[in-house]
Parts: sequence; C-alpha cells; structure tokens
Amino acid sequence: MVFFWINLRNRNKILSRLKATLDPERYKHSLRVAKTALALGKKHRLSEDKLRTAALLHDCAKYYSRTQFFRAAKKLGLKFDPVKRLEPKLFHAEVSAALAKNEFGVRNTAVLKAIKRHTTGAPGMSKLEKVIYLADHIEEGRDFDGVKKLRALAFRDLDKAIAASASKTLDFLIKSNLPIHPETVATRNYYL
Ligand code: DGI
Ligand code: FE
Ligand code: FE
Repeated sequence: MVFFWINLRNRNKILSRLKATLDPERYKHSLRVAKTALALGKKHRLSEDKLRTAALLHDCAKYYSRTQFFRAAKKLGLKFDPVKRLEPKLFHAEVSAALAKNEFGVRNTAVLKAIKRHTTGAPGMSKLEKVIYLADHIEEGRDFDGVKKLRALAFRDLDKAIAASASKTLDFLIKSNLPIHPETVATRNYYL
C-alpha cells in the first residue's frame, strides 16, 4: 500500500510538471504513448510503473530549440555526428533521458535507456525499449499510410513491427529529403 502511494505521488508530480513544460499537443501525445505502451506491455508482463514513466517522459525535452539542443548535448558530453549536427532535434531522445534523470528524479537505468533510444531505436533493444519505441509510432493520434496494419502487427510481433516501423521512418526521410541517421538503418536491418 505504501509503495502504491509513493508511485501515485510520483506519477502526479510527473504529470503536473510535464503539463507545465510541454505544449498541450505534446502533452496529450505523451499520455497516448503511455496508454499504448501499457496495452502493448501487458502481453509481455512488463512493469506498469516503468512503462508509464518511460512513456510519459520520452519527449520531455522536445520543446528545446536548435541552440538549446547543441548546448545541452555539449554540456552532457553526448556524441556529435554529421547527421545530429544537421538535425539537432535528434538529440531530443538523449536530452529527454537526461532531464528525466536530473529534473524528474528517475533513477531506473532501464527506463532511462528506453527514453534514450526511442527515436532511432537500436539493435538488441530490451522489451521495454521495444514497447516504448513502438508505442511512440502507433499511438492513437498517429495518422499515416499503413498505421492500422502497423498497430495490429505490434500486438502480434514486436520485432516485425519494429522493422516495419523503421522502414516507414526511412520512407518518410527519403521523401522529405532528410539525412538518415545510421542508427535508424541499423535498427531496421537488425529487426528485419
Ligand atoms: O518525438 P516524436 O515526434 O514523438 O517521435 P520521434 O522521437 O520518433 O521523432 C520523430 C522525428 O524524428 C521525425 O521527424 C523523424 C525524425 N527522425 C527519426 N529518425 C531520423 C529522423 N530524422 C532524421 N533526420 N534522421 C533519422 O534517421
Ligand atoms: Fe520523440
Ligand atoms: Fe514521441
């Protein structure tokens, strides 16, 4: 009972702080990612608390500007590469993990890693990481060609859904003439 109370208090603290920092659409997206992650995670017997914390905080630094991402990445000692130099938005996953730790007090390394890897994915992800990666892409507010099929696939087979999801991202990047991060390719190849 005491543990439940502590979790509930933490959850409310996370929610009010998140609501105060993110714009309303991003806040709602985070709630929908949590809902989807809990549904996906049920089948895989993942901890609800870890799923909820990772999902709610996965985009907590999304509001940073280009300059803020560069500054934060330098301060945190994150690795720069040519694609991240062109697209500093890609730092939002790592910076969100740092904020989750330093501003929201999250100590669980599995949760922090799920936040860190949610945009590009990575080869050899844990179940928690896979569920957060997929929940972000298939939450109810997402609307792209094939999203319904991808949702159904995610509930059947996490690995196949990750390969399909990474392929969708690559399609989008090519069509939008955006540079592709090597980790996005590595994720697709690994799960294919
Ligand atoms: O933060 P969200 O919008 O909820 O979702 P996300 O963390 O998956 O980020 C999506 C954005 O990241 C989308 O605009 C595509 C971009 N992205 C993902 N992989 C790559 C990428 N952008 C570039 N330039 N290169 C990538 O490999
Ligand atoms: Fe994100
Ligand atoms: Fe997101």
